Amino acid sequence: MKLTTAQFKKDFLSEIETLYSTSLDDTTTIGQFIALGQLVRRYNSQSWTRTAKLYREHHQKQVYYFSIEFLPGRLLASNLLNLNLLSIVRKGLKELGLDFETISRSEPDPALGNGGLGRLAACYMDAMASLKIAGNGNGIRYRYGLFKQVFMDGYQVELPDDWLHHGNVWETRRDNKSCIVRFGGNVWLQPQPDGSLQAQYENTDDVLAVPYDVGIVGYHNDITNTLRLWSAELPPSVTQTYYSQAQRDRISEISKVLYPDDSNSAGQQLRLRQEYFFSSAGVQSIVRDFCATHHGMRSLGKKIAIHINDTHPTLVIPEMMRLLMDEHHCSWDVAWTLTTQVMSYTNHTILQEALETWPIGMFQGLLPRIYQIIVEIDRRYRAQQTPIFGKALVDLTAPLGNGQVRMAHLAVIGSHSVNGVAPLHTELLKTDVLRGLYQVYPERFNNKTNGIATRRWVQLANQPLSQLIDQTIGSSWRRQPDLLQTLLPYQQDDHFLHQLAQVKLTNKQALAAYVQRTMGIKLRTDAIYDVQIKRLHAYKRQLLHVFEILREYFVIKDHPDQPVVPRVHIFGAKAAPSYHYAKAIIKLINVVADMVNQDPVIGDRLKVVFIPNYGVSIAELIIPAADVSEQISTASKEASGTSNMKLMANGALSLATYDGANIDIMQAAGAENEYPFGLRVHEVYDYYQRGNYRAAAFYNGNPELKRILDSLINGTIPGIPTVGREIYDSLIRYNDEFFVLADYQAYVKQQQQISQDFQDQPTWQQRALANIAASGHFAADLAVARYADDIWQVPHDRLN
Ligand code: GL2
Repeated sequence: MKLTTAQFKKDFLSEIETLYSTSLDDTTTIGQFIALGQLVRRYNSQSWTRTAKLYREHHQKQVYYFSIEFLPGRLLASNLLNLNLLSIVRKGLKELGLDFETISRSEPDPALGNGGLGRLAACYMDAMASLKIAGNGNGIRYRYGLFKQVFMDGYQVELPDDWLHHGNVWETRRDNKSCIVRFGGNVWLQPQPDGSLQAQYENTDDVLAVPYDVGIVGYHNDITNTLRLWSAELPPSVTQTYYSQAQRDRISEISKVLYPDDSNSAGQQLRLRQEYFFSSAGVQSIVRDFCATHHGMRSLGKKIAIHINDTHPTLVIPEMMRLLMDEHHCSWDVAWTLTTQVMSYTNHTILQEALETWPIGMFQGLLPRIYQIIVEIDRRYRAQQTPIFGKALVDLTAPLGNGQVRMAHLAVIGSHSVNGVAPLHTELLKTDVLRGLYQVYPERFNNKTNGIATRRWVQLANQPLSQLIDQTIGSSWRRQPDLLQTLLPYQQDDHFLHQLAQVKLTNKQALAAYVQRTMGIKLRTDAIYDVQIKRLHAYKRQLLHVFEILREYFVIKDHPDQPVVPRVHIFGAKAAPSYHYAKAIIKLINVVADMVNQDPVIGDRLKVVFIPNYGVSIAELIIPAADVSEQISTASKEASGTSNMKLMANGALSLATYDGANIDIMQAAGAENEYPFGLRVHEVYDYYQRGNYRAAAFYNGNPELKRILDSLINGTIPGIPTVGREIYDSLIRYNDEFFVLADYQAYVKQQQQISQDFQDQPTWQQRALANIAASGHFAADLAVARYADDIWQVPHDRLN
């Protein structure tokens, strides 16, 4: 939109006046943020209304992206960037004596997700709007997001994340779009005079689902899509007399807090309630909107696509069946054809413990009608497939089995497309996790490698780099990230490489200032910034990284006068509150950090910082400053990873196993520009099959490794008698489930190579540039365009 600085200042002061009846100098930073947010919304309100109208008038096919998590990050700067107002607002505020960055930092960062899965959903929302896809998000408006992490005595402590304390300027409550979601009670099918059956309910627990809509602004295209987050409330007609406090609590509990674990299926009734709650509310509102503009249901499959992001929203399948049959009087066959036309499913993990199943007893009690429908899906699946594939395979793959509702199976059977998130992951789905279903439906399986929003992760997070790129190849890459590859010839341009090094230095200074201010640790900016930022999980092997730190520590202690290349090891990670082992590793990292950071012999040559409360905003600070991106999961365990893509786009070199999208990064940027190492998937699977892995052999065969492990239990690392023993035992006594010891030697070798290579800065910068130039491959816009073409079959803007 067109706006002058003078007009902006006038509007902003008037917004302050309207909101607070006072002058600017009498407002707080958060107050200024809220006023600015309101103003931005007002500037964009016509676009939001126009977009809905545009889609309606063009009868555009709508995509509904269902996800139990969305991690959008702060929206002020990103909305301004996409509206092309960032520089005007920055300038206007400066003229009013205010600093945009300070105001922006006061915005709460909505932590409505655990990690990669939720962040991916947010990147895809941004990409859909930017590609002019009629994309709608559907999720839960958690009253409390993922816990705030603090460290006390090195241990993780979880505090509530009261992100709505000052309200949320970006949301609009839409009471007129509310709907009722039913739980429990009894249900039966009542024959009707016309011979049909009508579902009848009694004694149900009804919950009012109220949507809060957030506008998702497209990049410079006057499009604003909607992210709809549902909140659970008491149904309106009910008075206090009818609902006990316990019933009220049971209702408000549904949207109260995000489950803080993404590597285990919760198996709790509350989680199932959450899943059905937003699935049902979402599908009801879709069908209602559809009916308002269409006669009958026939064109449903052509006009809407529903995407199931991991298994949590799988109940959209039986819920759609329920609505089509019970409320719109479709036959089973018609309803099933429409449902499978509409649905598609992405799997995000092969971890057995993360695959969702629900005990039938619990499920049936909570969702009786949905259960009936699943029983019928199961019956028909068995009847249809047994003659072709035999009973054994069908038993293995049916939606119901072993007394459980198997959500992944239901998702595959009820969708027309199933995708993994990196080529290796998709291959493992076909050959291992969903092998049986792949036999039944080979044509449904496809790969869609993940992507990231370059706008947030480069344009916003790394403005110095973005400016350098603009100066070098012009600014079209901002719309077409694949143009980044035209940077490659600058590998031969010394001046450019020098500027690239300066950009990195600027970003390191910003991070170092934050660390100094918040943690009191002083960091050198000429050190290697070696970064591992992700959830804390045994398979991600933060432990391997700790072993490298201990190795570097012993080298300096043994040879204090030998020169070393200085390093800063940076961690950001939350552990699920109930994940005891992950919390032990957090304690270990913090204790090792203290030991190293306080040792005068070590000085500033080696530092370890574990930045608390890792989330989107802290990632935006760390990623641009990274030299080394640690992507060291056990091969096969990380479905894709996305921090690997964000770090490469900011010029970090990957120190990476052959896992997930690491493999694709190596291919895109050239393996010579990364540091690959470790077991391959087939070697890991060989160990499983043969059962011949012996961790102790690696321990006994490598004195350096033995010294490191012994330091966990012999008092060398102070203050961890229990934690140290536990970790030691997990490796030696319980045979190292994630092959940390098997990969140690190869990992260390690459770390030593990194220290050597980093000293040749021009060559290092050439390799950083190779990563930046190749990062366009992993732009969310491209990934979403592939979903649009292959799965949703919706039109989108061209990318070139
Ligand atoms: C994850 C995978 O673990 C991760 O490898 C992948 O990049 C993302 C997005 O596809 O999905 N699955 C999951 O449950 N979380 C992930 O990060 N939280």
